[in-house]
Amino acid sequence: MTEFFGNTETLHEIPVIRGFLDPVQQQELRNDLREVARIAPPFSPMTGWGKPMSVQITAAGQFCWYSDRKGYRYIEAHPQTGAAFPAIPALALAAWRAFETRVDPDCCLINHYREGARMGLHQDRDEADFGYPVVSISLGDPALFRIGGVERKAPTRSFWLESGDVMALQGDQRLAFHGIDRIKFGQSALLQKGGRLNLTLRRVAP
Ligand code: MD3
Ligand code: FE
Repeated sequence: MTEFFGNTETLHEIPVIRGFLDPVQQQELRNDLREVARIAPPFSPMTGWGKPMSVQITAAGQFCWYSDRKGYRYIEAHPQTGAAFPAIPALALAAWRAFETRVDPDCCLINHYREGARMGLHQDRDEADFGYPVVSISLGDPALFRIGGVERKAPTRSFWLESGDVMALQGDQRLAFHGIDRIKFGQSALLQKGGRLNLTLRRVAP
């Protein structure tokens, strides 16, 4: 049994810790992420249709998700610099450890949503072991999150994720279709140019 602290809510069976990061911690994590972005500049992966995604991504940890005309996969070196990705920030590791203590994550994928950016419904299934959760941390502007079932046609449910919220996807939900429909741009002052950062902590290797 996981012990939660903070305001834990179970929204549609999904554990969400509202305000897991307080405002000062959100600033600390944001500062760490600026350093990550300096070492590993964000880029826009290609969709399956040959159009760049509206979200920019980068990563901390051993692995980063990547997509080009050859398909999608996890990579261990930055596509432009060839350098390894920087270490996962301490507060991100703390969020993972609130849900999973057997092993630490080897990937902290960082998604940056500018005004109008969205993420279509998809599954995350490029990791070796679906027995580990995916833990998400939201920073900056609120996002309307949508989650359905393991089949694309299953009905979906939606709720808002706000800055400081942490959510875990595990068990039956680990292979559920999910996405981000929209961002309430300009609501939060955390990020200089507005928008939203989402961190997903993952275990990519077995
Ligand atoms: C449900 N990111 O990076 S995080 C992704 O807010 C991704 O940027 C979204 O989907 C974002 O792949 C949603 C929440 C999330 C992450 C992983 C999941 C939900 C999930 C894996 C399985 C089911
Ligand atoms: Fe996903």
